[in-house]
Amino acid sequence: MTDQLENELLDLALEAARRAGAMLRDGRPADLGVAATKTSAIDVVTEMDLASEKLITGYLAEARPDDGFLGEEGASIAGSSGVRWIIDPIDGTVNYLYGLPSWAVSIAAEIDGETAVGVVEVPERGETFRAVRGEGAYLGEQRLRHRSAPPLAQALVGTGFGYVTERRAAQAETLRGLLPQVRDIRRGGSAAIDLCDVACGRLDGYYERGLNPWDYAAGELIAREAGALTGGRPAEPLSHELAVAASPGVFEQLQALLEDLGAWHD
Ligand code: LIP
Repeated sequence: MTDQLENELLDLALEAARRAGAMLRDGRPADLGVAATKTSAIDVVTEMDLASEKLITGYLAEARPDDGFLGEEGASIAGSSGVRWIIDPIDGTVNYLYGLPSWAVSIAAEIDGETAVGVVEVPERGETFRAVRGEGAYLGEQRLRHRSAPPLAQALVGTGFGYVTERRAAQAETLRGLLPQVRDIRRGGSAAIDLCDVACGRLDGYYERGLNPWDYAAGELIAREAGALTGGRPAEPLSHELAVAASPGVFEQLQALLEDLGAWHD
């Protein structure tokens, strides 16, 4: 049974993501450019990333002024309520910059350090993914279940790449070893969407090295609540070092192959 606090956090996350998604979809400047860069010249921030994070944090802080925040574009408040919001104001920023549809607003709420609520809003698809810990994952009102596991050689696997040259070279080497052993690879450009696609059966699995908590917090909960397995290296939790999410039966084989390929290091 979802408790009152989790219900409150879910409703707030849904409304914040809806408002930010509408602003991003309807207010995207035709001449959108790069406002700043981060880890490299291709790791970009737009004015809309900043506007989205400001909208989301402002809405949530007005409703719950004692909560903490961790946002990709700088929001960092410890809070005193035991609740911390983890926000990616645009996951798939490069897609958004280029006018491609695969971008999302990702909002998760931790209670005492454990992710309890996750929302991934995909405006250009008209899709809202949500999950509450222990209560299942949903796309709209449709309860989600991962895809039945095919043999690894028939698995459709999502992945992504970092922004720093040395890491990209190492990720290409991992991909070179993995591609002949699976059905195919998809590189969508948004970890949050990739994790939701595992949850709803559009991918058999997903892996990526170098994600930040704002990329995966909501999507990992949604994938797990849809029955998918998530983790990092064998017996390790999903983390910056390595993120793996897949249907049971695919997960074990994919995780072992990634370990053999050294996907967890540059
Ligand atoms: C993106 C991730 C994606 C990764 C991209 C980028 P951002 O996050 O969601 O999985 O492959 O390189 O890091 O930067 O758009 O919020």
